[in-house]
Amino acid sequence: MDTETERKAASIEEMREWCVALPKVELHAHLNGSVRNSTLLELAKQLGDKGVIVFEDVKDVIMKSDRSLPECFKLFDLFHILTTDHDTVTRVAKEVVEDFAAENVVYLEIRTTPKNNEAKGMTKRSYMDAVIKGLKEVEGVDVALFDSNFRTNETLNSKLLDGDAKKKKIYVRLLLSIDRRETTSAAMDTVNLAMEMKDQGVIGIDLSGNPVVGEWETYLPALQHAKNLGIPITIHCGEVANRKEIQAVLDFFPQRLGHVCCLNDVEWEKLKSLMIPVEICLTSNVMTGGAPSLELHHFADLYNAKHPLSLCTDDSGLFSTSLSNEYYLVATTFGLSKSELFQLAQDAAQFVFADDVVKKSLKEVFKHAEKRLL
Ligand code: 6MZ
Repeated sequence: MDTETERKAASIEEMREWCVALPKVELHAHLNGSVRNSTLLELAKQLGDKGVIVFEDVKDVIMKSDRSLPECFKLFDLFHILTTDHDTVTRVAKEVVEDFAAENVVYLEIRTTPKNNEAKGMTKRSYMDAVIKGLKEVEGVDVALFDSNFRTNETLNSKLLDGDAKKKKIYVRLLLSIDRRETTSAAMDTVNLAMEMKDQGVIGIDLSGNPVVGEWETYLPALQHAKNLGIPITIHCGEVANRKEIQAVLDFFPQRLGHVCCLNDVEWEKLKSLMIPVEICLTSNVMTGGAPSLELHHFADLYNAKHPLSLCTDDSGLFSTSLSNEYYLVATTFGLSKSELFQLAQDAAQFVFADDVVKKSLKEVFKHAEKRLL
């Protein structure tokens, strides 16, 4: 390697490390899309040995790196075969939090679709209990799941502030997803479950699933019910160019939106005037064709317009990315400086669904980190 090449390699490495060290807020991560490949392979092997699936076929699908949007949803059906029993749900929830914490994510909203599965004796409630069990089993990191932990536990708070602390700390909150395949009544059950579990770290509702499936009118009663109950809502918007639905979603005025890929000029202006914070998923959008390339991603337009936004992974396992990598991609694609990246990470803390106590604590985290990182 010549000196110039060495210098470039060193600066890439330094930037990557800096993006890992940056405290980050993750607002759009699907539990079953964030499972490690190694875990999926292990689970597939077990089911292969039992003759439930053909391991070699599944292995190739898991290891494939480029995925179209329709392929993603086929894959989720496969992932759900692999992960949907209580012990596995607990395991993946634990691992996903550990992985985000390893990336210095200090606040994580995980979204997941509560599932009824009679064959496994699973109800939406028992699925969520299994998720929460996993969060409590996380090792090597202090997981702050309930607000009351923070009001009373000063020691934990100081750990989050101290970049050199031996044990990291991460705030974890849960969003319950309504899958677009669900009926109105099933969607309503999910909203009622969110209400029932609001003291256990569940703080919001998400609408997701295959964007070419289902009708807005089916979920609207449940979303309206959530709104009436005061539960914050985030909606996947414009993953495909469904004009009628994009309009309806903007009119519904949720607290946050995910993706916003296929908006036309009028919808785009409306989004900007409404100032609804957007969860930006760069790698996911490029891989699934929602954005033509990283360079042409709509992040640039929203960022330049000072629109509220946060960088997110969507499905870190499925798309082989991490939140640190998403920040790195923004730095290298759009030329943001370290202080601009820091500001972006810090601003995301304003859009969390958690209460003001948590927001205040996150402010402190960033204040502390600024001294170390800038
Ligand atoms: C829409 C998505 C998604 O809920 O089983 N999901 N929905 N667009 C996306 N972009 C690629 N990525 C994930 O996690 C998997 C579920 O999250 C939703 C789908 O409904 C998928 O089945 P959980 O934990």
